[in-house]
Amino acid sequence: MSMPSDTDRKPALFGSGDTGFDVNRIKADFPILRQKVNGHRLVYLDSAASSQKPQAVIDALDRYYSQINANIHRGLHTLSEKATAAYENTREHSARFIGGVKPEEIIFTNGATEAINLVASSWGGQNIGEGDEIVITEMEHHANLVPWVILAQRKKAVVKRIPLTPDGQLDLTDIENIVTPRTKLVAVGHMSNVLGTINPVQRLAELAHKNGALILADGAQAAPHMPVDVKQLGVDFYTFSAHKMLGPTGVGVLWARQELLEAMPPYNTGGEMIREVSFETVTWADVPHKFEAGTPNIAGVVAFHEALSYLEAIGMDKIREHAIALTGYAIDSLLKLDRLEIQGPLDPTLRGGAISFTDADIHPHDLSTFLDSRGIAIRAGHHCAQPLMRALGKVATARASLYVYNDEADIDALVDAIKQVRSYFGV
Ligand code: 7TS
Repeated sequence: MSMPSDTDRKPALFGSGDTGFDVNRIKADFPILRQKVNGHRLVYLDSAASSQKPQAVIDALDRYYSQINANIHRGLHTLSEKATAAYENTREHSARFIGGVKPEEIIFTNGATEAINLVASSWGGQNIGEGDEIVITEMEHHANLVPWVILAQRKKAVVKRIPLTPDGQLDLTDIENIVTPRTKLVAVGHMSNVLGTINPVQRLAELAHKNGALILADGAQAAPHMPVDVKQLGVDFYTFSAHKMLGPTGVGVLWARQELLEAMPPYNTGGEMIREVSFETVTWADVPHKFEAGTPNIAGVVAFHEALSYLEAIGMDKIREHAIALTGYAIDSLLKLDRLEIQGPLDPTLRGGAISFTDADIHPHDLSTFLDSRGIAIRAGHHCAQPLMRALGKVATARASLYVYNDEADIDALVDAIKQVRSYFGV
């Protein structure tokens, strides 16, 4: 069987002459959205946790396993060469996607969490010492918090934090006393998974560099939703996860400047990451292979290429415009309900579409369970950001998070269901 051509694979979105953002046609590309959940049309509002996958990505996984499957960088046979080419193609694509960096600077991991752990363990292990300071923010996801706390404990270093303004932005009033010449690293979320806030990464990068520090931006929430150019941001490390941007689970990306990667020791060791091995010594392969020990998630990486193509076909600028419009609509609609509080900035141009809210009378878990009975998937809890929850004075929030396949009808369904749950609880 021959491989389908690129044209054969084009999702419905690419219909003839289509240049706009047509949510209905996008929805049609996501088979999971056709199902009913608990007897209702599925309204998926949990994309900040994991996005759904278009048919093109599902087909790519199928095609990989039915036509290419083999290990990469090893076998001198046709399938292995095809698998290697497809895997490396996604590396090149990922490099283009974040602003045209060198493919060798793209390291595949199993997710954003592992990418950040890689930096903490490898770069941090080598460069953080007693009394050094690591600056993070009060709104970090645990993935960009726990690795730094553990590293600081191990190295007797200090974790400092940038506090928040009442509307959930970074409070930079005292920033000159937080990022100082003692700072070795600033690690900041590009977009918060709870507040939606887009952080001033470029400004923090300038400040970090002025003080001789490096900066890591956790792009797990930003990369799916807005154009990202790591060189323009001026960061040293950038991390993200494929599964939050229409791609398969088990694939993450770490980008870092080549000279940094070359100076860093390996993270995992074993097959594929070596140049020469004896019982006495081991020398490492060049980057990126030095950081990719063992057999990676080949199928996932290969299919991630289709996810990136899908996003690019819509256009990251258009995706951001859609997010601003729909987030604005959602915030306005939710705020029409009294006794409902939204966390984070209310201006949609300052934020993404992860909208956390609390109802004065109903616990977020009850709200979420009720919504689920109406086919509406949201997340409730601390969203892996316990220090942030403490700063907000909340135990938990409900969170509706939006993506390319959501529209105003989804928001209306959410608001109607919240009204229903209020009448159900008699509040
Ligand atoms: N950083 C941020 C800002 C995130 O939102 C998440 C996951 C991660 C890192 C970790 O990504 P992973 O792919 O390695 O797990 N955020 C969420 C969430 O908000 N709900 O579920 C996972």
